[in-house]
Amino acid sequence: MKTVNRREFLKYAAGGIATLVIGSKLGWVLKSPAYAAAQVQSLDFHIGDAIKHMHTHNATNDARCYFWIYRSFNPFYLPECPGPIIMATKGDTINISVTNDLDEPHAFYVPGMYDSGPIAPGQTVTGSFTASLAGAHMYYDNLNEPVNRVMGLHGALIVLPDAAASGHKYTPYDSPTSNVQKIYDDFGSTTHFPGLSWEQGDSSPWAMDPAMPNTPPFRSYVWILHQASPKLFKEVGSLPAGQLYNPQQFMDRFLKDPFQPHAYHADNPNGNSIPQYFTINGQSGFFSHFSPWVTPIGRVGEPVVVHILNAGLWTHSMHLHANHMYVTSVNGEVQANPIWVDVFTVHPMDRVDYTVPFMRPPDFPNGRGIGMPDAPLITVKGSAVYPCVEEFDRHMPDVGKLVLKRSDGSSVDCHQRMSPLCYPMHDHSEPSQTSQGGNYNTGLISGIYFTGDRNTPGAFDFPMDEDFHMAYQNIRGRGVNYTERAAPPLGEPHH
Ligand SMILES: [Cu+2]
Repeated sequence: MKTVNRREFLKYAAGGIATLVIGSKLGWVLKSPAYAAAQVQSLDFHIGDAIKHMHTHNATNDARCYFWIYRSFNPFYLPECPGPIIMATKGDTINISVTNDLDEPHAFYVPGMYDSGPIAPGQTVTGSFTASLAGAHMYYDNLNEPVNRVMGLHGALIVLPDAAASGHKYTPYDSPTSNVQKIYDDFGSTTHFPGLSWEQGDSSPWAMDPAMPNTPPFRSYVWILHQASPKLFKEVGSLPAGQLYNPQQFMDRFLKDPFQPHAYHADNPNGNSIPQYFTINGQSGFFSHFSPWVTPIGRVGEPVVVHILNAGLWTHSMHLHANHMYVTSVNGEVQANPIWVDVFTVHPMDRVDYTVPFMRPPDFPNGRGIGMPDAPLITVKGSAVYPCVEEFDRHMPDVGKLVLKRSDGSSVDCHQRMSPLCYPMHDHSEPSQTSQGGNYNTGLISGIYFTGDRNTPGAFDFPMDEDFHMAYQNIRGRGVNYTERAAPPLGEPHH
């Protein structure tokens, strides 16, 4: 039995997850407003429990779920499931202290790097380990596997290499294969991938908002995939002190509890125990789409890496529109043949890296081949088809279209500018895209946004409307000293 007063009540929030940066070599992470990051000398985790308002929670739908969480007491980090993203450089020493505030044994485990062993209720374990392997790793509680991990005790550890291979550009890896090295060497150096290298930023002021730098270096995103069953998690959390839930029974209930006509809910305790919530970094739907660590956003010519970690028990297939991506690493193995695809399957506990070139979306007509910075075709109105200025200058509906009245009686202009270029990302394992058996758009969704094209002569920025500017701030602008900025004036010229 958990004591209620230990529980945190977590409310959904866009961009809740934050980053703890170890060591001193990653100063660029802290300096860049791209990363909601705080520097720490050591990790101080408490293992506790929480009830989280899921994104569909409201007055009539009691969509709350019980979790076990790794909580850092760093004041910058708000409690959340998953735990904080930890970033370090290869070779860094990571000092860690983990206190178990629950009433059965728990652990902190990073495969190949650290194993706390069982931490008894009320105990604190301290230790240190070396960030010895570059790439994306999962940390989790490996006791009573998979129960403790799936209950919420997991997070991501991203280790950057301390140097590029001699004579080459940086990759996210220690010993990249020649083909993966070639992709990263080609970024910014070739006619097929003009623009920036992955390691290269652009600190000149952004034309759309001079308070923000153009582009951070080492553009990295993390997608921790997870599924949550409110009925099963509550049951596990309600066991008498010290009693463990049978792992086989947990998996059976989680994966194949018999169908019930109505989902489990506060008013329907007979619903089944399969997951009702599907999350990326703890968020779904709008909130995963607008999370700073989830949605890649940048210009054509600014390649990024996306680290995907499946902490749950269901299989997902993350499908990106607009660009194919190279699958550059699978479960720590840098790929000899980094296939170029638009969807790839991520099994439970898989770790998959997408390297996204951020090339011109190939659905623009082009004389020579996809993504090439060719002279554009011309529309009947005489504009270039790309960058698509005719679309950018449109508002749907037109500016001045009043359709709503606020409670004070004033009208709302609901125009929406048709830029920047936004494409979806979603899970192709389609049953897992819904929430509570419902809406397709409330599951594992995100996107990819093109805010400009640095390969068009004059380095074109796509005009931002207010809500996209907000998204950009959420994704790019939430450093430690984050302050909200006003939206750009309507009709700001692109150039
Ligand atoms: Cu699709």
